[in-house]
Amino acid sequence: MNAITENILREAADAFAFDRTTGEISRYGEGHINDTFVVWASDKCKRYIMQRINTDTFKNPKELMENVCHVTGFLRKAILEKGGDPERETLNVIPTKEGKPFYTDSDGGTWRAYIFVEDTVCLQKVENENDFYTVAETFGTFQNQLAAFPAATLHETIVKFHDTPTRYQNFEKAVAEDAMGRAKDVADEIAFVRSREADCHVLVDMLSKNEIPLRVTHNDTKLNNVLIDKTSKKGICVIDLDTVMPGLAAYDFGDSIRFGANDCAEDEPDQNKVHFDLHLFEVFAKGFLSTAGATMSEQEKSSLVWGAKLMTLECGMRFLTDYLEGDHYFRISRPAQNLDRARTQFTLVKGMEAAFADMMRIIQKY
Ligand code: ADP
Ligand code: GN1
Ligand code: MG
Repeated sequence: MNAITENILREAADAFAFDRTTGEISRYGEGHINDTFVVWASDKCKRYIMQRINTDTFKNPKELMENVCHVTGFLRKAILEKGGDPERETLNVIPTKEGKPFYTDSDGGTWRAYIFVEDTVCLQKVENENDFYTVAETFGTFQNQLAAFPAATLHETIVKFHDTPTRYQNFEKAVAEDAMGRAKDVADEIAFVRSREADCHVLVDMLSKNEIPLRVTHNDTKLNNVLIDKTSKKGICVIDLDTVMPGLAAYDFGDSIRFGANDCAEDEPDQNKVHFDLHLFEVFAKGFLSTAGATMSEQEKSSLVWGAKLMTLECGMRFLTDYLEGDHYFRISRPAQNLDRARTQFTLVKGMEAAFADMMRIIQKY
């Protein structure tokens, strides 16, 4: 993706049908994939989110935006039926002046804009367990809301996104190619992944044997993809809908545990500071099952524990693959950041393996 110049930013902001003349534009948020900006109205009374979609990652932005419009339109109806506020409780796409859901700039970049959901907090780390419980309830509710969504109409925005065996194959390819000559320095990490190859198949095997159902899931359930109301502390809006696709409850549950059930940053360089937190696991499990649990069989509940371990292993493999390939996928702000991210995931996997029986016991309680 090309660098974003001031001129391109202005061109993009001018393309959208914002209801105010626009003023200052600045970078925003801590996502790893898209380029996110805040566009202020010139009178500073209002702001909007404007994003350049990462088209290296999302190869078909037209289909991606069809998904986003379809999903948000569906959620909007459900929110209205419950007497909620659809401008706060789901994303709202602001069209271009020509009425399109995205804009292609003169440099080939693809942009979209959303209403900025105000008076919310977006957490980068679990600060207290109540918030984590809230996030769990919110993702569980999101799964319920999409239970009746016509899954067949969704485009697969990233093919085999959480297909862990395919992620494993990509990892082996990166090791074999060793494009940056880095493989020799990460022999322990490579061995760690290789010794868990068989585990990568557990969830896809459960699905192919029809032991667990395919649902419409979010697939990127990091803490910072939920906005929490500043005052009521309720989970208000699930954002980052780019990967809403058919998937497993275990993917959504697992990715939240990966990111939130610990006391460290995702890229913590000191592995002594990384600990899987079984108590936070229980907090999240209780919250998630309080909203999503009613339709789950015992087997699907057990799959959530595998989801925690496999989403963490998979994400670690993806970070390590990207490190081996030269950091072209996840945005980095320092060298070896993807290696630190990978190591953190692997430390968490070890913690989860040690606590696996306890996690299973906890899941059965709710
Ligand atoms: P990425 O795919 O790169 O993670 P996101 O869509 O998650 O991009 O956006 C990045 C960040 O921008 C979010 O973590 C959140 O802080 C903020 N954000 C995104 N959309 C909104 C919105 N509609 N209102 C307020 N903040 C938002
Ligand atoms: C990316 O876009 P963001 O930052 O919410 C990635 C997720 C990873 C996550 C790791 C489309 O999420 O799959 O789990 O980084 N999103 C995509 O932090 O690849
Ligand atoms: Mg995000």
